[in-house]
Amino acid sequence: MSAQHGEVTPGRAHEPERPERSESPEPLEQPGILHLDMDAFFASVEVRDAPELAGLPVVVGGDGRRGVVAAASYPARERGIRSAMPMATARRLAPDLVIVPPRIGVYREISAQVMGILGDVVADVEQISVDEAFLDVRPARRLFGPPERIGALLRERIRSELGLPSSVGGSVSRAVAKIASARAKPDGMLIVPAARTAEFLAPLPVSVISGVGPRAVQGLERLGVRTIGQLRELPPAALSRVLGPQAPHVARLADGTDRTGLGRRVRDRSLGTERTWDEDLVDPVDIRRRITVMADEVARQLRAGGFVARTVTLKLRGPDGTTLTRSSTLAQPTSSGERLREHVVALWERERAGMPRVRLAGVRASHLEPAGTAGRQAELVGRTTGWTDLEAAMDRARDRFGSGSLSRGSTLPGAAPAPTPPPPGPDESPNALEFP
Ligand code: DCP
Ligand code: MG
Repeated sequence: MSAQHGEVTPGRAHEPERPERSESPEPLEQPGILHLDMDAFFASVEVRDAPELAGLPVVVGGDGRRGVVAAASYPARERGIRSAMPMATARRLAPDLVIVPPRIGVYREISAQVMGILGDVVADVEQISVDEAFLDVRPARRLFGPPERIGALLRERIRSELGLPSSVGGSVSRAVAKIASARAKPDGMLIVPAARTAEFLAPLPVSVISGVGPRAVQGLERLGVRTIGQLRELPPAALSRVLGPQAPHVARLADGTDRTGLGRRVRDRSLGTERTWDEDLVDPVDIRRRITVMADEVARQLRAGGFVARTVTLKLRGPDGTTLTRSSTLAQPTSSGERLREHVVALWERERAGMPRVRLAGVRASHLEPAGTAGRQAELVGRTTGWTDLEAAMDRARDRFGSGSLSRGSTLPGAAPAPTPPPPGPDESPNALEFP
C-alpha cells in the first residue's frame, strides 16, 4: 500500500504545481461524489412541525414497554441517546424526554421531496435509504459550479423549501463521501480535496469504513491497528487475513486511491424544474411564456449534463390542488429547448380548457441518454437543424457573461423571470467545515 506513495502523476503543465500534495495520484482532481444525509431525519420533521420542541431532547419511536428509539434529535444525542436504543433506557438518560409517535407517511412524502430537489440539480442520484443519497456531481458542474457550491445549493434548497437540516460530504470516492458527511453533522458540509483523502482518513477509527464490522475491528485491534492511518501501514497479506476479499478495496480507501462512484442502481434519469405562484395564472399568453422558459431551462440542464431526453412531461396544478401530468415521447431524443418547448406548449394547448387557472407548473425531461453521436445526427437531419448548436453557443455565452445576457425572442424583458435557482453566488458555503 504505502509502496504507492512514489507514484506521482504531475499536474498539467499550465496549472501550478503544489509540491506539498505531490504524494497524490492526481493533485488537481476535483471531488465528484457527494453524499447527502438528512440530520436526525424523523426527529427533525417532528421539531419542524412543532417548533416549541426545538432544543429539547426529542425522540421518535414507540413509547410502549418494548418501544425503541427510531430517531433522536441532536439535543437528545448529547444525553447519549441513540437510534435503536430501548425507549426505557432513553427515558432514564433524559427524564424530560419528548417522545413523538412516528408518522411514516409524512416521512416518506418528505423523503420523495428531498430526492426531487436532488434530482432537479443532479442527473445521477442514487438513493440508498429514506434520507440519504449519493450524487455524481461531475456533469452538473458546468451549470452549478464546483462541488462545494452544488452541496451548498442542495442544503439551502432543502432548508428553505422543506425547513429541514441536512449534511453533505464530498470526495473522489463514494465511501469517503459518506464518511465525510457523517463528520460534517449536524447541519454541515465537508468536502475532502482529492489530494488530502488519505490525510483526512488517517486519524479516524477503522470502524468508520462501511464493511469493517465489529469482528474486523477486533481482528485489527489484535494487530495493534485502531486508525485508518495504522491500517495503511499493514502489509497487504496481513490485511487480507483479517478482512478477506474486502482487503484490496479497504486498502485503496485508506490510501486515498479509491474511485468507486455511484452504484448501478442509478434512478431512471430525469431532470426538471417546477414553480408555484402565490396568485393563479390565468392569462394564456403568460402561462405559455412561463412554460417556455421552463422548457429552455430544462434543455440547458440537459446540455450541461451531456444528456438528451426521450420524454418531456408537463405538470400543472390548479388552485384546488387538482394536478395534471401529461407526457410526450419525442421521435428523436433531444436537448433542444425549441423542441421541448414545442412539445410542452402542445400538451398545454390540449389541456388548457380543463385547467384554466394555474397555480403550479413544471417541466421535466426523462428517459435520458448520453448525448452521443446518434442523438446529434438525429438532431441534424430533423427540421430543427442547428438549434442545439445555437443553443450550446448561447450556453457558453451565458456562462461567460451571466444568465441575463441572452434571451430568446419569446422571453425578452417583460416576460416571466426564469424559474430556476439564482446563479451560484461567491465561492462560499455557509456552515461548511474547513478541512482540516
Ligand atoms: N431509522 C429507524 N431506525 C433505526 C435507524 C434509523 O427507524 N435504527 C430511521 C429514523 C431516522 C431515519 O431512519 O431518522 C434516517 O436514519 P439515519 O441513520 O440517517 O439517522 P438520522 O437521520 O436520524 O440521524 P443522522 O443525523 O445521524 O443521519
Ligand atoms: Mg440521516
